[in-house]
Amino acid sequence: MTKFKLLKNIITSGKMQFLMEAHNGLSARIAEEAGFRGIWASSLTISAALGVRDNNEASWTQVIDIVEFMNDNVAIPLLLDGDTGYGNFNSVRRLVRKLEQKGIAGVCIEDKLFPKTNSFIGGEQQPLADIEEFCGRIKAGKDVQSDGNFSLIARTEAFIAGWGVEEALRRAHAYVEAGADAILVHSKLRHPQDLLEFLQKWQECSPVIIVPTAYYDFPLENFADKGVAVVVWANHLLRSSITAMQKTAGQIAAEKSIRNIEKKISPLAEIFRLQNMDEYREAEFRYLPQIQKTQAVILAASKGEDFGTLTRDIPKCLLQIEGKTLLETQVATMNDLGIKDISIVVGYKKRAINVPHLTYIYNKDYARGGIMASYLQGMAGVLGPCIVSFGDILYETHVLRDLLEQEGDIVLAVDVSWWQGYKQNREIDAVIAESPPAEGYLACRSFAIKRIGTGINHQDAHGEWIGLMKLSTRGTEIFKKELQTFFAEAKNSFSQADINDFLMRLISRKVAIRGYFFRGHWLDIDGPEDLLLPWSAKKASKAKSTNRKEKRR
Ligand code: SPV
Ligand code: MG
Repeated sequence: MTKFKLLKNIITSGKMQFLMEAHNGLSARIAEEAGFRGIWASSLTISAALGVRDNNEASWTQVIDIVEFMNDNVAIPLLLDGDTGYGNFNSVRRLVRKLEQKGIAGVCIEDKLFPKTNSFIGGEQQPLADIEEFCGRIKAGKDVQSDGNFSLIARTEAFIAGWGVEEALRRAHAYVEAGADAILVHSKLRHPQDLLEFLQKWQECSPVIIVPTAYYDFPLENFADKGVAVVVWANHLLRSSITAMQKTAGQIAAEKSIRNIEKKISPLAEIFRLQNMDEYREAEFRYLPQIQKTQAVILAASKGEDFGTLTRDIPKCLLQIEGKTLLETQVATMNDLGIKDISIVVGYKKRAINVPHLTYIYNKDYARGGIMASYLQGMAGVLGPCIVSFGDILYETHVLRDLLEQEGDIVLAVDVSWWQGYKQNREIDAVIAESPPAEGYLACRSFAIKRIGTGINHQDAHGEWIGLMKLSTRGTEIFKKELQTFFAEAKNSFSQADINDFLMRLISRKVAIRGYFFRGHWLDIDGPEDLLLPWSAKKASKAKSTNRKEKRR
């Protein structure tokens, strides 16, 4: 349905409808999100937002520029408060044509003379237009409209200018006769006696629009059965933003700090949401060359139960080895290889993590949900090729570089020397390849994976998945789609599932998962001894790992 028709439907619905004021693209979007079906593009608030007076100080083409931004930003129709039509019959013709070209659904013109002043300022001193001349403006506008549903509303300022009901009725009848689609009757009384009398005598001749700015506490039910088609909330978004901005500016000026204001105002993310940045990112992905745009997701929501007091105040990813946290080292490794777009799924003690330039994703169910919830949330914003890594592993840069170079949509980094390590008896994510990777020199490094899991007999395993995975663009798509299906199907058991279960599910659905088989040069931080062993001669003596891989999140 066109916006012209949508506005026409609002005016002629037979039930009282509401238009919310907006003065720019942002406020229009906010009005739409609040559920309003149409917008009043107010001359007062558009002028005020531009820093000028409601005296036609902004030219009509400047106003059109603003309403175009507003209209582009919403799916609901706009009714432009077009003042006097900005001149005579000819100005109205230009205006209506221009509005139709821009897709603005309707215009309201008032029976005053250009340049006008706001109705709440010296209304009585403002001369009304000659009725016949104003009817000429209406006719001219109706004659040039090309879409039958474009609405031209005639507004009488009879009450504002100090005239009585008879004058208002005389004018309203003439305007309807001239072709107006509805009549807006403005009143500035605290108790709208004038308007009530008008409505009684008007007898629903054509739809009536009212603007209850002055009689704000007068119960609207009194209008519903008297033919009021539309109520215009004419300036309330601007007024509320003025209150908020004055308060914020005052507080920041007084405190010379933004510390106390931060939590009281919209976060930047809310601005980006209102700007539809998600759509932009998707479009960017569709239309921009994607070379070198590998993203990364680090799963770091877990506490690290085996670390005792070491992880009392920090999550596991902030444990340090050689003076650097695991997270810092991972991020530096990724950055070294040109991966800058890194998201981190956080949970336990999330506030302790303060690494710059990361996108933080909060898995609020980290304590209940298993690692799959972290995959689901962490991958949600990923569109192209990516690396997904556990937050508690370290690996040399060449491991990641080589993994990135492997062919395949889903490729896991698999260590073939796991059994040589001091932890050979612990639980591992064991991998069985379709064909066993070569002993000794690893000439060919990429093999199809047949099975993966912690339950595999160590003697049968060809290697250990280290928790690092590479996905191509297609791999990301497949992975995310199946993840969502799994989430929908598994419901409560989703949180209990392990990533190995999910990888096996993919394999059972004939999704090819490959392994990049390499030898050593990585570390899985399972218990306190891992923080010491490879880096110092000291043996960890006190707290020992349970030798059981903790359920990662
Ligand atoms: C406007 O919102 O600009 C109006 C209504 O025209 S009023 O300000 O009450 O005149
Ligand atoms: Mg106005």
